[in-house]
Amino acid sequence: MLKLGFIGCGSIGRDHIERVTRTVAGATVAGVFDVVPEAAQAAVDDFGLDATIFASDTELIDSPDIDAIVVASRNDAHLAPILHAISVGKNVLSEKPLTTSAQDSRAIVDAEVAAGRRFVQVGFNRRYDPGYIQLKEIVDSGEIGALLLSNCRHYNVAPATAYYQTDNVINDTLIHELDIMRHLFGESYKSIEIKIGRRNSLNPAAGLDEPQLAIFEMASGALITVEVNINCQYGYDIQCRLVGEKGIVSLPDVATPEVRLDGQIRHSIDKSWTNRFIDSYNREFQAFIDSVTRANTPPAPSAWDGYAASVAADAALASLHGAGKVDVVLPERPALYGD
Ligand code: ISE
Repeated sequence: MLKLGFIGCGSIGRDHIERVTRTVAGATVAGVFDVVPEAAQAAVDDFGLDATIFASDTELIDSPDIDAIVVASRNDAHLAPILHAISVGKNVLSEKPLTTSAQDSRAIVDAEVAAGRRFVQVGFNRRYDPGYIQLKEIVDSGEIGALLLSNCRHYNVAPATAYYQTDNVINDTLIHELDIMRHLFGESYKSIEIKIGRRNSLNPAAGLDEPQLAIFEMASGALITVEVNINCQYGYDIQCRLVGEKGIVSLPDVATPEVRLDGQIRHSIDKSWTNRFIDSYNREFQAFIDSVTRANTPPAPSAWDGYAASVAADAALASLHGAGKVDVVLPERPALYGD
């Protein structure tokens, strides 16, 4: 049994603690830490954990009773525990984004390169979603030809956290497309532009500038648009349509029963992002546990993927703050991350 230590026991951290305890195989939650001690205590009580509640994240990481670390704290608190875990040789599954800046994400890449091996898997869960996996297989088979265009929809019913602000639209939400589109297209970004649309009057957060329209230009010249709409009200709606030279492939919707009633045909759409992607989260955790147990190293997406997304996110943030179309310059990939 792989003994996991959790840093961050609120929202998604709590969900992950539950999945390790009840759903996936091969690991146990052996330690928890949260800056809000009540959150750690609640996780222990609610899931009946036989886990130590640590007084700090460093004590948890250093403990001989902890084999590997899950970082599920706030986005801006990932860097220090990840660097510490690498320094003591422990593998890490970190929630996305890897960090909130390219500079910080680079520090993690550099630490792995200096140590001579990979320690970090980034929680870009869409890489484990069956729908996105099928898109990737179809694209890679070449049957629709080279990709020319794509349009994506990333709609949330409402912001995920109380502290969600305009920059989170990039770092918290669009970051998923910044990773998965680079993965699906198999190439780097050339430029990114963000436009802010008309504000939804139902938006509860006064200062939140959204919806946003993102335009990614790929190195090949292919173009991608992503609508990011954080207060859509009706459901968690994720769409992705890829246009190739010969055909189109679209992300399947999650199948739900068709109801014919009262002069209507309808399907439900989940409002919760954690439910929509529950399979992918389970697979992501199982992959981490299996790979670390067997090979003492985690699977993709790597710290390099996290860094590449951060480089693109920095460009998107600059554009959001008025820089117009911003070039994305990704430095050469170190040999450690070669395929
Ligand atoms: C949240 O953190 C996620 O990861 C969801 O997938 C995303 O849709 C949401 O906007 C984020 O806040």
